Amino acid sequence: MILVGGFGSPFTRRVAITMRLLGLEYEHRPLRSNIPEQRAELQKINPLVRVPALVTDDAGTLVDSATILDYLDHKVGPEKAMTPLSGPERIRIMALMGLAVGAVEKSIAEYYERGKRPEEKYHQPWMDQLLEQSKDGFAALEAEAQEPWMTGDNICQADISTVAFWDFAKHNRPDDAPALDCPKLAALSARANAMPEFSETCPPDY
Ligand SMILES: N[C@@H](CCC(=O)N[C@@H](CS)C(=O)NCC(=O)O)C(=O)O
Repeated sequence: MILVGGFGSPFTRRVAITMRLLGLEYEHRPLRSNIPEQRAELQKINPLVRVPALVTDDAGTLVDSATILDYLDHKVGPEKAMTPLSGPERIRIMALMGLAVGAVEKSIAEYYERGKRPEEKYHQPWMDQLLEQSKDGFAALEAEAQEPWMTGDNICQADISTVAFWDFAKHNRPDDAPALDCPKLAALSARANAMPEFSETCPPDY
């Protein structure tokens, strides 16, 4: 399989961590949409020109990390799946990931507002709202988090996604933004990043 996208993308990183934890081998192509030559190559793989994409051996090319994670879980089967394929634990994990995805999407939206517009075209109230929504999303996740892992004793997709998203948001949040105050999520990130699957996919400047 070929995983397309750099690990600066938290959606790509969560797929890479999952594949490593599941023992699935992949070739990594860290294409970036903001580098013109790489953009053209990426467009041939994903018409949306975004990452991640997974070129599979048996299901064509999949785009969107949630779709890819579901494919991987079905590939390894119910014993190893990082999100159970059915049952109440699946709903619990999906509920946590709804918050986690929402929180990082708001963080990414603010990051793009800052990175893609000239400063005179910033609309600060909108950027402030995005930062607030992201902070509140992580705070809601913090309130739900158990220890040592998000749902208790075992690592699952809620942990992988939360850590990839938390690390992105912490690293990319402007210094003057309201601080993310989530000690359980910070401890979760430290615990997870002690594992090679997380540390080896962590962008070096984090
Ligand atoms: N819902 C998608 C989001 C993917 C996404 O937003 N990727 C970003 C990088 S983190 C991207 O490639 N952005 C470039 C663009 O949209 O132009 C997923 O889960 O894969």
